[in-house]
Amino acid sequence: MRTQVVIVGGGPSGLLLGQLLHKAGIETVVLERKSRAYVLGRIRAGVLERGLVGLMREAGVDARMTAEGYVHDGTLIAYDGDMFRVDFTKHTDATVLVYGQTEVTRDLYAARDDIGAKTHFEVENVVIEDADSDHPFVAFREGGVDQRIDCDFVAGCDGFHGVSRKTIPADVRREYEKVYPFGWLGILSETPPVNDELIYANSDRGFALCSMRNANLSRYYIQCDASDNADNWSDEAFWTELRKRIPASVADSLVTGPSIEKSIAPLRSFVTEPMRWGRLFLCGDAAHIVPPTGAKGLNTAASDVHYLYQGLRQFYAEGDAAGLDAYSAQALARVWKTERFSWWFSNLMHHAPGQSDFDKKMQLAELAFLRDSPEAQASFALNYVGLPY
Ligand code: FAS
Ligand code: PHB
Repeated sequence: MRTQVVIVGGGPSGLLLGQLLHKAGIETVVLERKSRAYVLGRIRAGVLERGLVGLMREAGVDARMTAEGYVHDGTLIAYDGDMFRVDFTKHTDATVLVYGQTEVTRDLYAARDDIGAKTHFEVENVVIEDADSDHPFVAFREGGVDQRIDCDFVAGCDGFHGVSRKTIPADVRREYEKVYPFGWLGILSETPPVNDELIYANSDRGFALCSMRNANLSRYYIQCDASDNADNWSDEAFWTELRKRIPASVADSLVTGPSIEKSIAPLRSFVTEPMRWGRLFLCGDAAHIVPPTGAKGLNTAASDVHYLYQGLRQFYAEGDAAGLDAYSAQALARVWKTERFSWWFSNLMHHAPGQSDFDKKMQLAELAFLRDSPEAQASFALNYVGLPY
């Protein structure tokens, strides 16, 4: 087999890149380790930055997102029993869209079906070969049969546990990591959201987040021990703890119900440099991870896709490799800024085990500054709606 770009990984990064490249007349093949149903069964991000919304529109995959997504022009931050609001449109010309990553992925798969582009599901033993030559290829196993695809370029969109990052030699890679001493226990419930905007809460019992997917599908998180297990938490125990972490006025109107999904996500900051090696380009979680506090994971994957798409489009249309040569530095410049915001907001909103009283006072002072300072809120708003590409 031969194609122009092999995309390893059929998550949002790989699918969005594939759709944009198709619009530019560039052929792709996607290799996905899991089944489509498994990929669509994952519950992850919920907030789309303006940049990702724009890319979905550019890819022609925005109809359902526009019809069903919720435009949010602010968010609430709760601490010390009270709440304040950061108004995005007061400080920026942008909003965010609440529309689940699962739906983004579903829309992208449907669009890929419509263009008849090839996706191989449940592939095994993917190996990226000769990435540092002009003739890379990808070997894999499908249905027990060994296969090979020759290509011009490989896009490594296979997430944190994929093979792409490790294809870059260890003596070439530089990795930066911070593992947080806590996780997020999240549940999905078919209940009306407690509020029409997100509420990020720093309580003396730990972090909580009230989010949603639609008018009858709510997403809630509470900070938990990094070693905790979702099976340790009954629904009742979750709801009781959540109520203790949000302001009483909100807790009183909380509608609870059975969880239809319950899981714990570890919190980690991670970046690998460079994001390119020869004709292999890393995109999304394959190259970087952020704690979900700032809703930046999926959105930073999107900015990578934008830069790589522009570089590949320029190469095939004009024979100019300048965009590809600039990719790693350009993507990393924005990645590090989103890493910083996610790290800052995570440290502001969570209580680490053994946190000193002084550190707690520093959090309260920072929250009071954010509450009282228009300039601090402008900085928050700009980061939250998404830094420019
Ligand atoms: P993905 O991991 O989504 O996709 C990679 C794909 O590659 C997967 O389908 C995988 O099966 C496939 N793959 C892996 N190895 C392969 C191989 N060897 N061969 C072929 N395919 C392979 N972000 C937010 O903004 N907000 C959140 O609330 C949030 N919650 C999260 C919760 C969890 C538990 C996790 C793990 C992540 C969360 N994220 C969140 C981040 C998440 O949304 C990612 O940023 C987003 O999925 C990135 O998309 P991709 O880069 O496509 O990686
Ligand atoms: C979500 O709705 O899953 C969500 C929203 C905002 C975040 C993290 C997760 O910061």
